[in-house]
Amino acid sequence: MTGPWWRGAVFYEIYVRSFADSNDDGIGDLPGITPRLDYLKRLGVDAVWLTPFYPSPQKDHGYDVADYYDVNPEYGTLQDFDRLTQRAHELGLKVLVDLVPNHTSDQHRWFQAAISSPDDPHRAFYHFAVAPADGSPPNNWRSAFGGPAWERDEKGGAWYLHLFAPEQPDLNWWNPEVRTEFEQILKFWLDRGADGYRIDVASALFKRPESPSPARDLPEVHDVYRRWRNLADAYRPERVLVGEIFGSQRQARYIQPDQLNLAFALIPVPWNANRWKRWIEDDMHALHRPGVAPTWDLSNHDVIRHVTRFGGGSLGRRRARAALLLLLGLPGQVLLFQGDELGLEEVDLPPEARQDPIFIHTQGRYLGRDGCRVPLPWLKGAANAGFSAVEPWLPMPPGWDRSAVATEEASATSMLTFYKRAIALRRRLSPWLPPEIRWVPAKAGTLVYRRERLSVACNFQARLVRIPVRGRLALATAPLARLKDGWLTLPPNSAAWVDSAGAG
Ligand code: TEU
Ligand code: CA
Repeated sequence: MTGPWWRGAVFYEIYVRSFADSNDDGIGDLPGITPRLDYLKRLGVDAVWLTPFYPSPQKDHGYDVADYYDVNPEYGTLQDFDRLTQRAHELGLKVLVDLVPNHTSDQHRWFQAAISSPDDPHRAFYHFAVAPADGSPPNNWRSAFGGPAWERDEKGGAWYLHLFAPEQPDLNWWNPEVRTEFEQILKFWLDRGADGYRIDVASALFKRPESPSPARDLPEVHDVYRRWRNLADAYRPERVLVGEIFGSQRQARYIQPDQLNLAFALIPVPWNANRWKRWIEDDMHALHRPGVAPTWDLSNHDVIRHVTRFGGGSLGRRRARAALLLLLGLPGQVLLFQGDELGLEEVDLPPEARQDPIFIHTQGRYLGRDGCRVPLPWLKGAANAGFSAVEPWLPMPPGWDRSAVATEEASATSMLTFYKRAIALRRRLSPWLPPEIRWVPAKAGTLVYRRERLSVACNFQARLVRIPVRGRLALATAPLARLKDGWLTLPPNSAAWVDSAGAG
């Protein structure tokens, strides 16, 4: 296979706080991850993305960075990062770190200096504005987490901009010093062996507080990524830059030879054949250029887990298996979120356990994202499902250990075993699969596409369907799927891969 390592790769998002706890304080950490990289290797992924592990007051669980050059003591040390990366590389896994350039923590030394005096030069690192006489904020922009996007700095009497929590002041990217600082940060983790970055809120770095809304995609942001591309290109092996950018049309403007390689950003699609077809077509169309392809995902740390979105319980899990086959058959990358492979569901946490700033800043009107962030169950019957000896930072619901990793690994019919099989088969087939798909006309409520020898069929409906297709049943999500005399029988909410190699 030619091309860079990330082309067609399967990425796995590790939500560091909830993956594995090495020292029994109830909080996941880097030394917890390292010995479990073998598990991810067995799963078959190519790369892991680590959510922010930097020193942080955790007002947005690490997306409020207080120091870009260190590891949060809760999560370990720089040496622990080195050990993790080294072990990953021994196993042939790549490691992406999360870069948060849109904002810092209010505890970052730049912001602390900025609020120490109106004359401090670091004031120009942020967006400060003078308050109008009537005491209202400088403009009507809203924070993504609820409430106005401006907070009054008590000492200086001025307001500062925060598109997220008040503890996450937005950086002023018009200031060239900010750009210089981030180029240093970028080099720091690449020098330490990181294989690339996932760039948080990648399209919104530049804003004009005088405009009516916080516009994204200002031309200057592309110049930043051109510089970063140049920097990253100086490294071998090849490093990847992934932007969090919503919408395939917009992604296409960043995924350019002189800018970013990939984009991750998830817009949940409901269980409906037409909606899925439109999603796949839109993404394929927007990103269809030589060497460029979408990254497909179903869940991440910001959305309701897809088993739950798809109806929950055994129905949700059946659909999740089918969705996986649909996505793994497509050209491009696939991104998994930790626990997808166990079929984990969204957890309905009690209000007193919730910690997401969205929950806090909307006074509970929005539940927020804690429900998908409950720590992973590793061992059935163990205290706290083997994650930690003490109760984890988010409590586990009763029965959470039912889908523990050890149990799932031991079962031939588990979700995990199915994930492994599907990922392994995709790897075996991929040298034969062209970068495009062809839709095969199919009955309403079903989708069928072909990639040369591979046919992928999915039945979204609640009744069994029969689909004409030639070949050998290579993998099916439902035990009752059959292929006989050129007819594929697909039970409700199921999908199959048919391999027509040698079938003419
Ligand atoms: O999310 C950025 C983002 O665009 C938000 O709108 C996100 O979708 C949020 O969940 C709104 O409901 C990134 C991170 O993925 C997220 O975890 C952070 O909280 C956010 O940036 C701020 O750093
Ligand atoms: Ca810990």
